[in-house]
Amino acid sequence: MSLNIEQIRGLFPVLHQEVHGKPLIYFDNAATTQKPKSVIDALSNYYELDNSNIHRGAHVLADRATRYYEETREAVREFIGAKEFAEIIFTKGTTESINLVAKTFGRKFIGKGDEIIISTLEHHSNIVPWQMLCEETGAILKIIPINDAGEILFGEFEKLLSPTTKLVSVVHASNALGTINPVKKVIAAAHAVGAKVLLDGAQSTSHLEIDVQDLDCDFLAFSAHKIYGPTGLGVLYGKRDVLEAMPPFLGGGEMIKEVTFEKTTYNDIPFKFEAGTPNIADVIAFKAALDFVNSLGKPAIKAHEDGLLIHANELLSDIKGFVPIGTAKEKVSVLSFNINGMHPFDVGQMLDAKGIAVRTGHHCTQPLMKRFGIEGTVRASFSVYNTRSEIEKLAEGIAQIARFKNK
Ligand code: 7TS
Repeated sequence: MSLNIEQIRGLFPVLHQEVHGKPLIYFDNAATTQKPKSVIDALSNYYELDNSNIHRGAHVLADRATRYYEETREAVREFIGAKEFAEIIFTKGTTESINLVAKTFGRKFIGKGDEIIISTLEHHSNIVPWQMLCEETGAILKIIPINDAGEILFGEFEKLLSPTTKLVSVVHASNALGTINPVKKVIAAAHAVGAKVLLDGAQSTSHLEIDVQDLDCDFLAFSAHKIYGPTGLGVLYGKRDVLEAMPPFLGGGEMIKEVTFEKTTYNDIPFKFEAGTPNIADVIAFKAALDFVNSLGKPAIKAHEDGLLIHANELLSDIKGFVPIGTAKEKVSVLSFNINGMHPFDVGQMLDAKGIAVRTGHHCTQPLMKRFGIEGTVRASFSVYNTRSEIEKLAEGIAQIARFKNK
């Protein structure tokens, strides 16, 4: 079923504005997606009608806020196909979700000489927490290499696996190149040596259908703000037995059953990992974002975005001086490129002057940029509300910039 993109655009107030006197073309969706009116309304409705602290009040507002908060947890469970709502933990974002695993699972189960495997494609938030853990424990970080298209070398990954591998933590879809990793194969191979697997789903959850039970990952980390939801909110999915075996992350209210000065007993999952007053408003509004995605269906979203990427590649491939970075066979709708002889930042500024918002730089993937021998790229990342005519304007803009430099 093809989507009515004009109707979808009507749901996103922010898209209908001019920048530098030109209609805004928003192609920075891998950084954060825009929010539909339903999400914005859910936020203000919460503060206007329901604002209250959850899980503890003895009054109507507290009951209502608690119910809405837990309804989002159930919606997230369904969204990723988890078995139970107890396996869904709310965090600040993908970054915090990964750090939570490093600081709890990592500290308890990964020791000196143990190995953690990540890939060359990782975002800094799936590199640095493991480096910190390795520094603390004496564990060793191993890196899966990639080919020139930006795909992991699966055979090399298999060679890295051994009984000392305790964790494989890989990105599902790369934010810098768009590569979709063969995660089901990665998970099966890691499990065969007894390692647990964390998937960084920051870029995959908005585009690809996710079923954590079918994938069989032990953890999945993602951010609400990349799926049309609010900022400051993320999710950590973990399998029940793994979460139960992990010590708590932060200590405080909510995460306890009983506190005495001698000893504290911890709450059951997921509350064991949600210390303090959580981000109630954003959790509640996130349900509206999930409803939006579900109303369209991810296959239809992906089909539209794939069409945009194909169209962009067709229009751009003949442009002299246009150098695509990341040409994997399986990709989400991320177009990373450079223009010969130009700094990515300058290209970004020139596109901005045409009303086109892209991201430039290393995209928090400096080791990946180093692998390609570059400092950074220009990245245009597409979403469900982008149109073919916007892609044509991008291509025209790039052609003009490249002509100017590559005569
Ligand atoms: N992992 C990946 C693959 C990401 O793309 C990002 C954010 C993160 C982790 C961290 O997510 P956060 O919500 O905790 O910040 N990526 C980007 C980006 O590509 N441009 O801006 C943020």
